[in-house]
Amino acid sequence: MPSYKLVYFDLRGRGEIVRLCFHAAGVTFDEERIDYPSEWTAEKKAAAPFGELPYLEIDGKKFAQSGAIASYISREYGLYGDSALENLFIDGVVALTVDYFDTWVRSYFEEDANKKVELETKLKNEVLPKFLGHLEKVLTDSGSGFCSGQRLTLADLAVHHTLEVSYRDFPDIYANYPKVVENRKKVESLPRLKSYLSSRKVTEI
Ligand SMILES: N[C@@H](CCC(=O)N[C@@H](CS)C(=O)NCC(=O)O)C(=O)O
Repeated sequence: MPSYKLVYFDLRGRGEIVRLCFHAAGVTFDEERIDYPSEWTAEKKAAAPFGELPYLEIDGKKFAQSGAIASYISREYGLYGDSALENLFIDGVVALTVDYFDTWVRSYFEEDANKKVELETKLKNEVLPKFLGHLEKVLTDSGSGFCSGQRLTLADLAVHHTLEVSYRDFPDIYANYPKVVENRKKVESLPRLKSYLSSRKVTEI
């Protein structure tokens, strides 16, 4: 097995999906957690393939982009379905989660107070319910409790990770999406993930 080192900030952010993939697959990896902004130096930025984190070193070679890294690990370790068609479906769910995540990032980091309230209100009342509605449908169609097929895939991990903040901040919304809640609990009950999720470092985002 290659040696893996994940380089990311000391938060969940866009690096957490990579951690979840490794833990779900039972694959050991090293980590460098960089404190933002104090340790995010020009030197470290220049050392990142595209000037951003996360990146993954595989036997010392660096690869960027969280989505590409998560897909790679999933493909290597059985979290990516059984056919090109299932890969496509999983990619679609993952892309949906990234669309939501990007919208959440814009509202979370908005500096103008009025604009922030506007973005947060829209996120909670429109964007999140729409996203959860799509996920509820995905899970209703699959019927297995997982997004795709009969077992855990990258899609379930991406959903779990992406909903983390809203599940904490707006728990009431979830009463309308029982399949999403069931999926979340199912993911959390898998032994490797249960162990990781109960012991990982707690960070705000
Ligand atoms: N699409 C990229 C986005 C990477 C990205 O936006 N990274 C942010 C942290 S989440 C970053 O490195 N910010 C510091 C900077 O750009 O200087 C991915 O998913 O990996």
